[in-house]
Amino acid sequence: MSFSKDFVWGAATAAYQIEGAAYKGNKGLSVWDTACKINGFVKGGHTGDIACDHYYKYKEDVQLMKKIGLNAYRLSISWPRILPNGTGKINEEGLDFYDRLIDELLANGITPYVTLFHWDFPHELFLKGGWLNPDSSDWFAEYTKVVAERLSDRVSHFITQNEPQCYIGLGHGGGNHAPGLNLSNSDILLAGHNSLLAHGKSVQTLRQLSKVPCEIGYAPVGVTSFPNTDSLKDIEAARAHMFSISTPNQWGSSWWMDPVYLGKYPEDGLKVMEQWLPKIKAEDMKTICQPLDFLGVNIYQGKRVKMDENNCPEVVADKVGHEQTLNRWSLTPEALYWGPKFLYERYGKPILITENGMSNIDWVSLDGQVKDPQRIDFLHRYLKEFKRASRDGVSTKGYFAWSLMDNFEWAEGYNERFGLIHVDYETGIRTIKDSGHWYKTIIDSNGDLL
Ligand code: GCO
Repeated sequence: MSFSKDFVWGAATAAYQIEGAAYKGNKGLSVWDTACKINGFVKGGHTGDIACDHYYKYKEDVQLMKKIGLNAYRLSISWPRILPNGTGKINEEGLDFYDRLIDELLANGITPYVTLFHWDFPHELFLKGGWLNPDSSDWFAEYTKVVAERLSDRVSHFITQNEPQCYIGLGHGGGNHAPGLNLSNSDILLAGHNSLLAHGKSVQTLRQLSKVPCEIGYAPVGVTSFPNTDSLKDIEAARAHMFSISTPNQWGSSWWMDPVYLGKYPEDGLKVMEQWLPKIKAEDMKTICQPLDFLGVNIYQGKRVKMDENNCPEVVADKVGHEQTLNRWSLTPEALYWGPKFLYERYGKPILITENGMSNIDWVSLDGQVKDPQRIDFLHRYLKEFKRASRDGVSTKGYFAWSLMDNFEWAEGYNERFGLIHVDYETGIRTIKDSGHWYKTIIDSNGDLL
């Protein structure tokens, strides 16, 4: 068996990374708008002010999606574009943009998967304490309500939040993502708990207000471990390593997924974080753990793990000169077999790969083509593994390549190109890369050609 007939073949983007029009259409500011203005925050002083100019070029972009043969597109909504202050006054112009975009997608046979929050938190709410404010989950529910009331007659697939590990961990702890904070462990955990509550309330809101039955998921980073060999010992080691939390950091998959899918924080994590934990009420866990339809997960790479002589999981060092992408992420296609497999075992939900792809140096050749054989090979290897997971009984719902087009790669600016479509940022000209054409052949065969 390969992928099911209704397998979702898509590509993903995020509002701040592609839309541009940062100061147009009565949009409010997000923490990324303000962070980009801080000297040295983003490489090269790049900003998302114009980005791919998708706000104005969305029709052309939908035609390119159609050319690639996508049957789904994962986009995110800019919260401050539709609620410039984060709550209260609604910006109709912002909602109109998403209306037009959704209509254009549907008219072209492409199913929108809407992510409510992909990091562009409203600046005005940040000034009120952001995710540390006890009202933040209600703010997010209010925003969800506005989206549901306007779009849920046509949008039936939602993802609440993207990668809390990054906007909480890197944004509040590492300082290199907006809002650029370096808070104490207690504050980071509080912000994280509030954002989990926001997820739960957002799901409740969608279930209440959705005009057509909708499917809802969540898209954390899938920090993945895979076994060094197929021995039972190594498999056990990789599974334990993937879900265990032994040091206080914000990356653990289980820290973010267990509350959402199992209604509790992982025991080992609670022990490690004990001295910094916020007050967690029993009702909180009920709010956070709402029934979901799929497990969305962003997987780019994994760690190779073996069982050592003392029966403890041990990370195997990379071989010298190991294969890497431009941003130094390891080529580890096994992550797309074992990640989904371990996640499916633990949470029992259909797996939707919400992001996977690679950064490269791509340019338009003399003959006008963009030749990116490494990306084709990367996608081929990873998709083959995902298909193998499907064959071995993992419920695989779909796959979104990151990204539809080259875009603003956060603190790295425009220096990393992840797209299936090349973007010339000076002229705005788009060119489908060889990988985009290749992806079409795979989609057309529903993965049989892999
Ligand atoms: C993330 C985000 C994307 C990135 C992509 C490449 O995972 O960081 O979801 O917005 O652009 O992952 O880093």
